[in-house]
Amino acid sequence: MNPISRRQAVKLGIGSLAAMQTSMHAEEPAQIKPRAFLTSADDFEDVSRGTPKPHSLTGEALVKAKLTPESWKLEISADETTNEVVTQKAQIEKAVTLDYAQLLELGKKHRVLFLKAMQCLNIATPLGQGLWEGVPLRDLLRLCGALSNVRRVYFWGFHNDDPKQRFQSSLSYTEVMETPPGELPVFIAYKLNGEPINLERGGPVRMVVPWAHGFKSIKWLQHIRLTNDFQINDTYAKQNNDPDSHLKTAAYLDDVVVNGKTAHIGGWAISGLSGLSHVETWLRPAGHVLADNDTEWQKATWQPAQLDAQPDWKSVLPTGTRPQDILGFNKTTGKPLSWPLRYSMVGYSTTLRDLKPGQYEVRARTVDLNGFAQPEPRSIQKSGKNGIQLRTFTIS
Ligand SMILES: Nc1nc2c(c(=O)[nH]1)N[C@H]1C(S)=C(S)[C@@H](COP(=O)(O)O)O[C@H]1N2
Ligand SMILES: [Mo]
Repeated sequence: MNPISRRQAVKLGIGSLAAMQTSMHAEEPAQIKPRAFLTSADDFEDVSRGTPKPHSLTGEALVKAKLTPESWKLEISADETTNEVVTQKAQIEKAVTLDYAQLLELGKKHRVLFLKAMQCLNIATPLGQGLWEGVPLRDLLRLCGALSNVRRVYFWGFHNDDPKQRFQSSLSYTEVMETPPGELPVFIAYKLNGEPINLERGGPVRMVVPWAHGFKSIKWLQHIRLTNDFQINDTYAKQNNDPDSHLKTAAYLDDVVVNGKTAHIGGWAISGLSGLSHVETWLRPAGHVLADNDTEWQKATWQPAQLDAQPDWKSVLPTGTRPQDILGFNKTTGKPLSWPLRYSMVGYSTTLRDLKPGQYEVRARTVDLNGFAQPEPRSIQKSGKNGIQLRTFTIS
């Protein structure tokens, strides 16, 4: 039987993936399914709003929406509004309109390639991992010439030409223009996994903010406003989310695969802003529900799990992509400067053997490079879902 992704399961109308996986495991040798390092564009989980969803448009409507490579346009202009708090207006030497061909042309000189896990601040399980290619936003803004009184950059995409549907995000001018050495710039992406970005993933052109949750990576990007309004006006902030959140270092569990007295545990771990040292798991005989302050947490014995080794880059990267061209890789050796890669996800697994019959709970957590175990250092779930996950299983 072919492995079926959750995404395909939804497409096939299979209600319960858990039920389906159980039946699959019955036929398969009990092993963890190999995880694909890159998620194919169609297999990403989709998190987009709008009625109709912009990616459902076709034909003339798509051209009218400027969502084909030929019709796409990006407009960069100044927001000159002033008010009691913002007393000076932002000004730019020239407003810029850019088409797709011009963006690709800029890409020849300035392109960056970056492996990034896409994760929604409000959904624990990562949505997918892609190789994104584009032009740093700082290089685009240079086309506007001299800027004055610009403190923030607002941006949004096509939303059915309906202001009420607009999904907007923003960054500080500094975050856009100055990238710490070795860190990743914000960029305007035109390729995913070596192909033009498909409509569902926000193509033809999408913002990618390497360190952030998905809501900063605006799809169907068409407008950039340079403003002196320093306030964060991300649409997502209105829904009680932390608009300045960064990807959290955290482990997410797949379903447990049981074979006799052996249990295979595994999943994905994201290496967030604070980096990833290791993943560990805690096996507990099933018992009372653990409250956050239960004393059992202090007594828990966490055992190290194994992080997946680096993949064979030649075979996972799209044809023609050289690892040494990817940000975060050594330009000579083509090896990652650190492993796991920051803002990406890596598989982990562990095998628990010789288990006595009974019901068990297993939990997984990460420890970051500062020695903080998940969900610390910040356990506020509105800055990213990094609660410690739990799976239960039975050994009979
Ligand atoms: N234009 C637009 N961009 C958007 C959204 C949206 O609704 N409209 N959703 C955002 C959110 S909340 C997330 S988590 C990511 C998800 O990216 P994906 O759909 O490619 O997986 O897209 C972001 N970009
Ligand atoms: Mo999201």
